[in-house]
Formats: sequence, C-alpha cells, structure tokens
Amino acid sequence: MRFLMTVSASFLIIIQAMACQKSSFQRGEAVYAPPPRLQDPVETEPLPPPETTTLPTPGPTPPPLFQDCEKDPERQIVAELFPLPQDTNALPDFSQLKATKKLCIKQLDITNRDFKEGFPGVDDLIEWFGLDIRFKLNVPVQGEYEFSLNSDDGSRLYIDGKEIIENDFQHSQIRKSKQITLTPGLHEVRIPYFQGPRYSIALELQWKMPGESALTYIPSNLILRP
Ligand SMILES: [Ca+2]
Repeated sequence: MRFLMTVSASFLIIIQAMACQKSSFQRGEAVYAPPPRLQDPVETEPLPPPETTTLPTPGPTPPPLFQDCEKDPERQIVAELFPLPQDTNALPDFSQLKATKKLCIKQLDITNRDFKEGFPGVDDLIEWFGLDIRFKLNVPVQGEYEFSLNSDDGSRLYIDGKEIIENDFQHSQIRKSKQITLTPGLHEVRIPYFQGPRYSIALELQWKMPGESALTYIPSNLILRP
C-alpha cells in the first residue's frame, strides 16, 4: 500500500513537472520561469479607514451692498438708482431723470472693489449707473468737521444743499477732503455718485470730529433716513 502511494505521488510530481515544462515552452523557445520565491510572512498593519473627502464649506455670503429699504429698517441711508447712458463721463442732473428703484445702505464704507452683484430686483446693472444718496446727519457738537469722500467713479458731497466736496468725473478711486463748521442738530446730506465702466467701484464717506485726529465712518446712530 505504502509502495502504491509513493508511486502515485511520484507519478503526480512527474505530471506536474511535465505541465510546467510545457507551459515554459512558447513559440518554440525556452522561457525561463523563475521558481516562486518563498517569502517570510510580512506583518502588515491594518489599513487606516479611507479618508472621507469633505468639500470646503463656503463662507457666509456677504449681504448685498444695497437692499430694499423695507427689508432692512436698520439701513438709514437712502439711494435712488438711475441707469445711465454708456460713456457717461460726469454726474448727471438726477432731478431730470427717473429713478428705477429706491434702495438703502447702512454705511458708505464701500472700499475699492469689483462690483458684479448688481442690485436686488434689478437685472444686469453693474456699470453705467448713478445713485442719488441722501440721509440726515445728527451732528452731536458744534465745531470744525473734516469730511473725506473717496469714490470710483465720480461723486460730490452736499450738506444742507451746499456743495462741500467735488470729486466728479470718470476716474479710479480718488479721495478728497474738506473742513467745515457744523452746528449741532440735523443736517441734510446728499451724495450723488456714478459708476462708469465695469467693474471697479468705491464710495466711502468718512469724517473727523472736532479734536479728533483720525478719519472714521460716521457712527450709524447719527445717521437717519432723509
Ligand atoms: Ca468705476
């Protein structure tokens, strides 16, 4: 019996060797097939769980510069919006034009930037527009105030109907300043402004209160609707 097992085992080895030899001959050429290498078992560390790809969460969208006045009673500065003809080079007489929309803004703190967002409820108006801006300024104390008006493109500052700063015409941002004496109480402020060709805009109104050395935006609690 044992002899039979040995014979059949040898027979199997011969058959396997022949099969191996047969597969090693291709297109009549001998191809060396290296014997399989025995390898020490390699200790493998468990694979870390696949990293889940998290998309960056977009930051909060900044509120639009101008908003419907009814939707935001905190915005006390009122601006009438006018589409202007292409190639407008200077502020028009807004009293001769019909406003498209009345909008509100909280602060004239529009630093130099690209303007692509347009206006709520107005289609495709990102260039060639004018804003006739008004508010009441509650002057706290009598004294010498410096006003500073930065704009891209043109703007002017009127207080109680009198022109204080002329910063008109098509241009990239230009800042102009002027000192005036103001009495305490309410004063009418008007700032006509226009944007020429897309995209760059700026509109900043700042002041220096009596005795102060730095320009600041006018505190919102001193600004009332016209
Ligand atoms: Ca511009």
